[in-house]
Amino acid sequence: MCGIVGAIAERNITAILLEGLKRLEYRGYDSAGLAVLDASGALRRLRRSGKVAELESAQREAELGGRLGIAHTRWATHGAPCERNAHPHFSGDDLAVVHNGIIENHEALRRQLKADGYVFSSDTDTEVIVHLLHQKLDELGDLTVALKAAVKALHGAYGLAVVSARQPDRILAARSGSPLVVGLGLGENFLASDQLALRQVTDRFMYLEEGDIAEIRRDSVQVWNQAGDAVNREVVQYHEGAEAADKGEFRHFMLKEIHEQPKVVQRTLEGRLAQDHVLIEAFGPTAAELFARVRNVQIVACGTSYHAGMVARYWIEELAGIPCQVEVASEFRYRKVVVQPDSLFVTISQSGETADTLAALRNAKAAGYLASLAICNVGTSSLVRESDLTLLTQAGPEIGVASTKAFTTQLVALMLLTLSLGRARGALAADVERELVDELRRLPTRLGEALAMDPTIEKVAENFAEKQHTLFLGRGEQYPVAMEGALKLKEISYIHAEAYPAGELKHGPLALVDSHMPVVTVAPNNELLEKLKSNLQEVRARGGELIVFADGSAGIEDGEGTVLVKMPHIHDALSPILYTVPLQLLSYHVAVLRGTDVDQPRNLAKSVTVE
Ligand code: HGA
Repeated sequence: MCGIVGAIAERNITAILLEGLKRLEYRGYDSAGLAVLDASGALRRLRRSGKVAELESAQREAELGGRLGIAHTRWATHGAPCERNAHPHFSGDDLAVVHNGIIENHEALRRQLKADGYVFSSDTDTEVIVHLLHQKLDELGDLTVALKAAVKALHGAYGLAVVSARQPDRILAARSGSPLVVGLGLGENFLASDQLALRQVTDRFMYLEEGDIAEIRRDSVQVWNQAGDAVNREVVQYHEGAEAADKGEFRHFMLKEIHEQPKVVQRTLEGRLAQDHVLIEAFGPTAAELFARVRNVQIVACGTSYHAGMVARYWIEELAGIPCQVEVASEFRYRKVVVQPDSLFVTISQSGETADTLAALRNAKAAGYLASLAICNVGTSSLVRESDLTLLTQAGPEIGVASTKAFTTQLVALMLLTLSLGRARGALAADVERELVDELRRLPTRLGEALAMDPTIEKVAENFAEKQHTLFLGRGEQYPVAMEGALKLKEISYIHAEAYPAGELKHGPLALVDSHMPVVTVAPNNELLEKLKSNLQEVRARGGELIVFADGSAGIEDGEGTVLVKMPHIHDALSPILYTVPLQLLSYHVAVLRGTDVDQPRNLAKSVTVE
């Protein structure tokens, strides 16, 4: 979603701001802008709707430069995506604010500020912040003191960066519900909503916590906590390879990330497996004792992560013998939930900043769950910091908006959870655990075999180039895999795709089936295969075109109206992870054939930090 970058230095910082914004482009946005204090001491602003590249050429044309500035990529929540609503927002000509998040009481504040004589030039909720701050600055005289006072009136979520020509020695930051990180340089300092934006200039970071206000000067950083006390926040040195923002040999980040799956699955397993069992301590020092008490599991997540949770429900009930419920976070958070005794609350999120999931976690804290566990790809995220236990996926930064490697690593993490719960509860036989641990070790190789099918799948994709609708079918734990396959296809190719449990076909969706409706099916050779084959006959009898991903031993024949894609053999329990890969590749190739923006599909954003 939106991104913030700020810099204060002895050198011209516009290139740093623009590069930072580019590194955040993958999150999705609709407009971009920056404000820089120029050599004459005036605060100058440039905004463009559309891409950062347009802002960059405007900046070159305007020859705008300076040593202090803030910049933003916006994903509209209040007011249309257009230049007038793009950030930074100004009050007068000497105060600028960029904002990630939502101010819920913006209407009341706007009325009050208008009555006080402020004139609004945008439809955003953000603009109330800058006028409110201006009012406080006039009243109190100091920018830092004014910001501390202003945020007290704000309800909602914000990550803020502020600069003023009146006090050009600082950038101010405030965090409540939206992440911010200070980047530390030598005689220069930076601010961003994600450290990825600043990796070009530093590898030392200070993460702001909920309620923090920071005053960032060229040679010092001062932080105050929610209570107003001066605090020291830990400085972290970032070590991970700078592999994220480069597509390498691949045409799109999504394709690169699909191909990274053997490696990142391997990484996610590292340090977590003993010879024949999963190391429960990987979930945290208290995990063994807590897991032994778990009698129910409640999983909450959104989008692709929700599908990972759906797969885990089959696993947890079958292998750990524990009842498991899965719900989308935006529903769960507003529902009166009956909490069963000794329930483990599990959240799944790539970014760990997903607003609905985070809110669900916060509600759950008061609801009497035994403990909370986050399965997340970002170790420094709010979700991780606010959960009792964590298992980090090691997918590395995911740039493509459509999630791929984050999903498969989530599934691996959830399998580790299943096995840990099963053992802690005494429900999992040692030989079953050993077998699955061995299979997990072989999984990266199997994933490599699935990736080698790419040329075949590229050909299969041609069947979809002209189609408007598709069905995805699966049974058992392959049903959520079908759901994820359908989601991927709609996200990046804009083809309408729906997933059904194969047994449901005859209860309605069969009416849609004709020769214009390809039906994609994931069919490993398990105990549901014979039932699935009957469902496929139902489709063929109506002239439907079948694309079947099946184990070579499944006995499904390639032929008239049926395209068979033979999959490598895999243990049943791990088949959801393997069968996801060809569906990702299928969506990718269909999208390429249709010429869509694969990495940044329309209307979507990465890391959905608003409700
Ligand atoms: N509410 C502000 C910022 C939006 C945002 O944080 N998006 O992720 C606006 O609409 O401009």
